[in-house]
Amino acid sequence: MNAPLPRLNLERLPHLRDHLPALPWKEPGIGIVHLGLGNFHRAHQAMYTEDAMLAAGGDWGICGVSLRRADTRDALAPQDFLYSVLVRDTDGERVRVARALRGILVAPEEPQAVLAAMRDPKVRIVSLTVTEKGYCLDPKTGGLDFSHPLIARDLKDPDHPQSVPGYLVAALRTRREHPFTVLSCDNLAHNGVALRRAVVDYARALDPALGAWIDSEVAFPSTMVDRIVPATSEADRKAAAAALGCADAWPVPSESFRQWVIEDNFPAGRPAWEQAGALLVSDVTPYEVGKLRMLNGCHSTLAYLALLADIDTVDAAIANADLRALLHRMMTDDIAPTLTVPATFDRLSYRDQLLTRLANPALKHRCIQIAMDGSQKLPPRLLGTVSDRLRDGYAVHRLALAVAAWMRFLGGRSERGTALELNDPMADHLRALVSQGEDGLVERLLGVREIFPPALAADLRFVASVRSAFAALAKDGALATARRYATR
Ligand code: CS2
Repeated sequence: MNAPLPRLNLERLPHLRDHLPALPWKEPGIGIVHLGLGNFHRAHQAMYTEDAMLAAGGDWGICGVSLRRADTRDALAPQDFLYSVLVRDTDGERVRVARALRGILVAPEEPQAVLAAMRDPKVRIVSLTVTEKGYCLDPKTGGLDFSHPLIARDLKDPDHPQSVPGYLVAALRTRREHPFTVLSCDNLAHNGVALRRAVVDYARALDPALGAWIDSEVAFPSTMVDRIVPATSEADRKAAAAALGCADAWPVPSESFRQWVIEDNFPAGRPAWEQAGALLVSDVTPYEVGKLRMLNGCHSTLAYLALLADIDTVDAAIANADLRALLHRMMTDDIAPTLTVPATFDRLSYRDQLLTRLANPALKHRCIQIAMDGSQKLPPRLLGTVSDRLRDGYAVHRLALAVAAWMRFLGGRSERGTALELNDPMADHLRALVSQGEDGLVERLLGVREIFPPALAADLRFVASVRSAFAALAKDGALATARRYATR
């Protein structure tokens, strides 16, 4: 039997020079608390921050906060919070050891330590990747969802919060002299504006003066984040061990492409992210909307259709000529024309680059991962494009096909009968609607106000398009329907 490999940790770094940039590194103090420590943050913002520190210094070490589970902390604490990023493209793999993450707290176990970290005046940014549902917004009003169980709970006991707005407000109220900047890094349109609304609504309900102070004094810059970062598999752990010669309990696989567009509004300072390739701008809206509609809209479309056709990964899906043709047409004719983009932005090159990224065979990005939380993802990714096209009098049949594929996915079975797991905050409600049978299902689902705005659900062109796509999927299957819709 082989002896067990030593663990990745600070002591091993001198043996890992091939996996580290050549620039000198100084152990940084903590300057950022990040809520929602998932693979995406570890491969995206953490790497930009590390590169910014390598280029320009500064104490911008990251204290990650897991809001639910202890597994990331348990995996990374024994390795001094170091981990590897497995950067994979068609031309091979590069393994880089990441060092910007300097601690992890697990909120349910040590909530007061999380608040203490956020209250530390040396922390100048609290950033977030908590997914759409972590914002606790009411899609019907755009404001905070006061009926959300965590919000209702936190408003009764604000010193012991559990929700994201609850944590932010409990920390901000002690930082009146030196508030931190709140940086949303989730895939939501106008993510900073949405987060400001959630936090200010929550604070106002506790104390109107506190709400007014946050609204006027705390910065909530919006950002567009982009890097395809799948979940970690056993094969990834083996690949990390083979490359490093030591064991990494939680490496992160990722493509090499990365993009970060940030609204430059950081009154308390920020890392020199521009030296790491981020774009600092005064308005991120065109970038965020473009990326959400093109990349994420296509991701969701592809995921639901592919799962119905028993295709598991994004690269396998895009290797299917029918699905690829559908996405190409959808981006070219349906989505790109709705975008308002800077003059320097070439929509068709962006489309081609996306198709190449999706085809990356080394990533094995699972469609079921993208399919989760459809109730939260459909509106920002697809429904805005639908509304814009209807307003301008254009057909929406291909976008309706994406919505219909999600509806069929809710049925829980692929065309060959494979079980499809539904992971969604609205799962119980959606399952109840599906269990009433296929008759009238399209109408029942379009009636879910948390997802479909009333004007859209009442638009007969949209309803007819979804109904006919839903029927076509049932009759001809996902691939044949995709083929037909690609040329229609
Ligand atoms: C994906 C995104 O899981 C999903 O829903 O669409 O995580 C996507 O990979 C990233 O937004 C890419 O930047």
